[in-house]
Amino acid sequence: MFKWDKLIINANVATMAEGSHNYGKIKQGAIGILGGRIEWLGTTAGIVNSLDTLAKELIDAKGCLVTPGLIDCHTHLVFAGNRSDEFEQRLNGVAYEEIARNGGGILSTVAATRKASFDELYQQSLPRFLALISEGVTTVEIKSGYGLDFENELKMLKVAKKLGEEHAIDVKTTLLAAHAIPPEFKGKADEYIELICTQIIPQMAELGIVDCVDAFCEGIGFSYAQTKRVFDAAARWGLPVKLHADQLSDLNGAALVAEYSGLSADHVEYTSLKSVKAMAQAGTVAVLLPYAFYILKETQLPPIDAFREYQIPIAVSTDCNPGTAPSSSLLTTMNKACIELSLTPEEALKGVTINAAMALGIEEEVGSIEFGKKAHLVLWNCQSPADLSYWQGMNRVQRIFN
Ligand code: DI6
Ligand code: FE
Repeated sequence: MFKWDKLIINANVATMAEGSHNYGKIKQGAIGILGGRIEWLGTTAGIVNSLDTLAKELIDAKGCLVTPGLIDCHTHLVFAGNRSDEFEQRLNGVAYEEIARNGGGILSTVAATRKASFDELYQQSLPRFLALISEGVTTVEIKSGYGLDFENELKMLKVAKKLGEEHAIDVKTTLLAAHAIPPEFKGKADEYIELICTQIIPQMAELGIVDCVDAFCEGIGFSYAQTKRVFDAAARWGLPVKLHADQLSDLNGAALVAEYSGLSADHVEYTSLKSVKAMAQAGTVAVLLPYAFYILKETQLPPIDAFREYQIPIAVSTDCNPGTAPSSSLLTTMNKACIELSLTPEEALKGVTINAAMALGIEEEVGSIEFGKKAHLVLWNCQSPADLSYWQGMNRVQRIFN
């Protein structure tokens, strides 16, 4: 009888264990996997038995890097349609307002998503999902938010679930019905919030199809008071919350989500020191979205030094969406986190592993290489973890374990 299903030896392991330093590195490391769990972790020299009798499969990493499977904790990757025409118009000098007046912007994605059948939506979302997982992503959060009514939000969430099931990838679903005001509620935002609170959240909760509730708290989205109503409804149904907070202006969104012990405050460019302190108190993760920062040519940096000072876990995610983050590459996002937002490569890797797990409330299961956790691992064609943030346009995945 073998002790393990798989044994990886001679690996440069970046465990990314919570609270560890220098990537929680183990040189010449070994990882024993049984039943999809990490059942042994140490150095290759620490294994005394004859190696080839220990596991059904022996994998010699030959000094290459092994990290936890990457986690993309904030995506809008399920949507229909394409907005490259808007990208082109903007770069030809057409104002955003004019594009929106002509039916562009977020509501054009809503129209396309509503029109698409379940299968069309699945087929259109699939390449984005496959691109993400080809880079070693083993857990993906996917939001609704382009349906904006019960039926179409549910269609999006079912597509998200199916993507995960068909590819053996952990998908966490987030209800973002409070993303924009649907056309039929134009000028009646409070009535739409009422629908979300009294019907959409309760029905989704009863179906058990959402893990979390999110909202877009912004001048062009929903107010502090409206967001609070959504969070109260989520709380009534026992659902955790997270928030698109303080992206374009400071509406005290990060403090609000902290007040509800929220999992994460995302974007956070305009977050105040007072809100940072509230996040620290509540254990709310700061999710940085460097792609949106870059595409919008934002100049206001998130209060990263304050996050560091108050030891707030910093996560990093693609924000994969057709408007402000046309990207399904978590590796290029890590590079952008380093260059645009001045994270260190170690912070960037923490941001897509253990801290991203915390942003989803699943840090007991995934996000680091530790005894008992799921054996979601990536073996890379490089030695140093810094290589992942450093070189662009090179997918160094050698093998994914999930
Ligand atoms: N923040 C954004 O920047 C977007 N959504 C959000 O919550 C934009 C999404 C889109 O333009 O489709
Ligand atoms: Fe987003």
